[in-house]
Amino acid sequence: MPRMTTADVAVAILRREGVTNAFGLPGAAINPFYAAMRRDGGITHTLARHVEGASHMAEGYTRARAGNIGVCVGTSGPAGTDMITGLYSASADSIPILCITGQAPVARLHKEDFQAVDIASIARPLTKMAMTVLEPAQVPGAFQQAFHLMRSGRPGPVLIDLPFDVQMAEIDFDPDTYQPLPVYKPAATRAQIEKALDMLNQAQRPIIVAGGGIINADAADLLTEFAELTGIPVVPTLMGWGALPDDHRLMAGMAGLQTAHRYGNATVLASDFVLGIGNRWANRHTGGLATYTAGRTFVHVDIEPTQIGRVFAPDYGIVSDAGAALKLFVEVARERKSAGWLTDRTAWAQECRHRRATMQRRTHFDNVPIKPQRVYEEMNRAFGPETRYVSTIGLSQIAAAQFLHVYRPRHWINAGQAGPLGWTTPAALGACVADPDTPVVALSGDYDFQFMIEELAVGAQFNLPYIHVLVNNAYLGLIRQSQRGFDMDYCVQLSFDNVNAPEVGGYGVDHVKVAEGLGCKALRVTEPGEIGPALEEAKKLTAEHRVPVVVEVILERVTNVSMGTELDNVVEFEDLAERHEDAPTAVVALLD
Ligand SMILES: Cc1ncc(C[n+]2csc(CCOP(=O)(O)OP(=O)(O)O)c2C)c(N)n1
Ligand SMILES: [Mg+2]
Repeated sequence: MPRMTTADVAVAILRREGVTNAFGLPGAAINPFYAAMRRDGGITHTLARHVEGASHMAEGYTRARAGNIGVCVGTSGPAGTDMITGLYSASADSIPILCITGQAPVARLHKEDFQAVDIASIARPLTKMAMTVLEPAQVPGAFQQAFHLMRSGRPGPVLIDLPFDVQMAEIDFDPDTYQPLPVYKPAATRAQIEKALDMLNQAQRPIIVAGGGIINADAADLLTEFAELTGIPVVPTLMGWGALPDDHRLMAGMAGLQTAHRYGNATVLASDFVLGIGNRWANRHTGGLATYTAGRTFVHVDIEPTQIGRVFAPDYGIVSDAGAALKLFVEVARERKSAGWLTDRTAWAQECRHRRATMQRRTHFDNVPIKPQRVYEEMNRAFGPETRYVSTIGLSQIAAAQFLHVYRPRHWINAGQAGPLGWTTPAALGACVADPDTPVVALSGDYDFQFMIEELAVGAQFNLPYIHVLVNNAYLGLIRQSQRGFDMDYCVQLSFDNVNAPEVGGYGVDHVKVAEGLGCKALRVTEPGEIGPALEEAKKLTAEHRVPVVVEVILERVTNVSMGTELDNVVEFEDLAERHEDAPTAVVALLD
């Protein structure tokens, strides 16, 4: 039996579980693990500039490709606490990442040793397992269990904390006969699917709410097939966006308080039946539950049994992996269709499509300073269906969801629930590592961009080219807008006179100089007509220099973006698009 340090064991298991990449930064307490990675030579390591950045890179890496599990590594003490936001973000959005931390030696854990913190306790509510491994011989089991848990049921993160002496201890271990544990994914029964279809068949105006569980299960094709078989319109959630292409005739728009379309909300309100698959009835999707549920029948399919009934009691709940459920939905629907038992939905689908063609928001403005809507119009023109968007939070993210187009699963990568400022840059870098052949376009407000701006250097060092559209209003825009309710504009301004950069005209930080200083390329535009050419130039620069390219768009300071507290009270600040020229990149042609 080979005898090896547990650090070598850990790396050997990572390899056998399919890990090829890690994001992190070393420190004294995790050096044995780094030494083991070096000996092994099979894990490509990306050196972050901030440990929180490493955790978000791991998340972007997981999300970009089915089957990936992002690994982030840090030392003891502050490295672990820095990654807590990453664990929160990953758990909130059901994304598996493995966080590995170094720790003080076991015998000194209770002595307030240098950088000894009980990271497992801190991480516990945010993970499926958080363990400080105190016995060297438990290391193989801890890693084996970690992968089993991350892949089973509702996916989510795990933290394994390795004391220095545990990493150095030798145990007997045979890597050749190591076997990953079987993955547990509950599956709907035929009787359950038949019952759901019976209920669906009785509805007059049904919709499918398609959640991120469909993306996690890699079941977007099955969703499309099921929608087409039954003719039922689909409302993707923010996490499910891309499961059905935006230009699909059954795409009914997103619903919600912020990241939603006018026609999406109108269609939900007009519906009488909702089949939710792999979704969690997020409050930014439902708004007030009385409005959301009134007059509607609900069937909820989710992989996690305790999610059924968490937000409201559905009329019927099914515990199932989204893919397993959709496979049966397709099978049974096909049988029923050939037997002539499926209700025809043509008229209802047309009604939804009509709403889409008549309820577009306006994007075309020629104003200087630039209105944000115009930026998304130009992005729709410049970036094709192959584009993978990455964004976090803010007016920028909300407007992006209202105006951009997404055509493929895993092509909208967004920190949906946690929304930590600063997530965008590292998540985009992780996505670049996972899938270098897909063009990545990140979108940040100026504050999100400033939060983890140092990570741009990682893109420059490791040649991770992507385009970062930075919409700069020199404001904490979303918070400024929400402060209207308090009748204030307090502590939300990012503007100042930059003594080194009078040319930024009081907008404060000179992002172009900072990005260049970090080894990236950067362009700044102030007029709407310059946006398109700048995006084309950015494509050339990414290809030529293989580094991140920032396109900063100087926006008007104050733009209010459509939002509300209920699906039926979203406040609009602009008129509807009435002519094609008002929304020239709308997917569905406007009915004039
Ligand atoms: C760590 C963290 N702190 C605070 C917030 C609350 N928050 C949400 S959006 C926002 C302002 C974002 O400003 P910016 O990135 O410039 O985007 P804008 O809304 O201006 O487009 C803040 C402070 C948050 N999401 N994350
Ligand atoms: Mg801003």
